[in-house]
Amino acid sequence: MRDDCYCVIFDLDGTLINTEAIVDEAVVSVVKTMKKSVSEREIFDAAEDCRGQRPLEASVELCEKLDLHDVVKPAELLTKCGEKLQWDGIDIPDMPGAVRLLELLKRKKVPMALATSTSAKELEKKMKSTGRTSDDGNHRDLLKYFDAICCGDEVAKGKPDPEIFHLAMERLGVKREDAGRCLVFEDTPHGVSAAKAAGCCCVAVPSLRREKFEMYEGADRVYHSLMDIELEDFGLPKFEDWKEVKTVEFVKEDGDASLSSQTRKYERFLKLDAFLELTGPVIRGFGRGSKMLGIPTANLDVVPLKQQIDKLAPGIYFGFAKISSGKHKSTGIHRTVMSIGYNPFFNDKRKSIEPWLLREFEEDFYDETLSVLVCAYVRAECNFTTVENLIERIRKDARVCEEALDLDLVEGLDSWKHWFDDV
Ligand code: ADP
Ligand code: RBF
Ligand code: MG
Repeated sequence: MRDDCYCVIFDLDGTLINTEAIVDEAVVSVVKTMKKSVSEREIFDAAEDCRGQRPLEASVELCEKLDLHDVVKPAELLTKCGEKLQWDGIDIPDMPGAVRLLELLKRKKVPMALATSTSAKELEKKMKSTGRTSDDGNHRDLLKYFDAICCGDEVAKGKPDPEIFHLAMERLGVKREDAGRCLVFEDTPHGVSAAKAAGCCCVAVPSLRREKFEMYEGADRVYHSLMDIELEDFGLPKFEDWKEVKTVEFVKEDGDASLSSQTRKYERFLKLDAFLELTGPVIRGFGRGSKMLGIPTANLDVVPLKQQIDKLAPGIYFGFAKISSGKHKSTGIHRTVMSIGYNPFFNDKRKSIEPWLLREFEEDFYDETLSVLVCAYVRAECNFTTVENLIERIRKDARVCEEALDLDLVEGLDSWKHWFDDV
């Protein structure tokens, strides 16, 4: 059993703010002009695969993956992307669950520090562009949460060296022998190494893809997203915003390392601070839903919805759906449970949005316009040993959705009256 933590240190890029998506976009726009034969989707996928490495290494891999050698050298591609990447005047979104976590810790008066590899100057630029996409549209000052801020240009050696974490602890007034009671949040293997070398307790929330999870072995715990953190496992204050569905029993999944879930009795969900509307034509999916699982999912194209779904942690959600064009236009509002992510059981390389509408349809509705209102988060995506277990779990998600809505447990639907009325 570890000692209780009493202070927290955060990495910034990829942990609290989503700069990765902006980098990907710069890469797409630069590469598109260089090589016409490669599609936006291919560039996007390749850029995502290259994430988490140092810039030049990422550029080398990208040139290889997209076979760009005849049009550009890696170093030149990097410069071109750098020119595109002016942080001012753009929106840098928060990572899903970041503000919820910072708010709780602040409210509970837990001392917090930022330990970022970004230089002080870059940090200032990034902070000016953070949170413009927040619900109220106002700039959100993330720095206000921190009792100490440490930047990359304040230390001689960057991560994976522990120096920046030593500096952060010093500024928080934490003694070296208490390092193990300092909880660090990191998204990259380098960051995890640095935190562990400093003697801290470290939670990894990888921004790399699932296939690379073994790179995070040094971390004390790995979570899929900040939404899944169980702070009480580390002796810190517990989130109180989960709602239990007391008619659906909780069963611990294989490989669930969480201490707090050992005493959980019921399934639960987390209402989103801001509901999210996703609209688009229903496309062909992987051809597995009805055939393999007996669970049809009306897939939406992720590419035009990328910015919106980046606001959500990959995972299982529920809400409502309506079909607003074609033959099924007037069939009304349907409850829906959906997966938004990479479907670990099938190890998909691409993200998908897959709503299962909780009613029977006599025929398919491909190409018709589907609008989904995402209201609540249920859980992270997981892997299963058998397809039966996956099916059972999806059916249980549907029960969580049905019960939560039957019992009227989701608040805030009133402000979406226009969406419900417009059918
Ligand atoms: P795909 O892999 O192409 O998405 P699925 O086997 O998942 O195929 O079937 C999904 C299709 O089935 C949807 O696009 C839709 O046209 C149809 N469908 C019928 N009933 C439903 C339902 N209740 N929920 C979602 N899609 C449904
Ligand atoms: N796939 C997974 O690999 N892991 C999951 O935990 C998972 N949960 C799902 C939950 C719901 C509510 C739905 C509708 C789907 C889920 N799937 C999951 C996705 C499923 O694998 C996918 O819809 C089919 O493979 C069809 O592409
Ligand atoms: Mg489908």
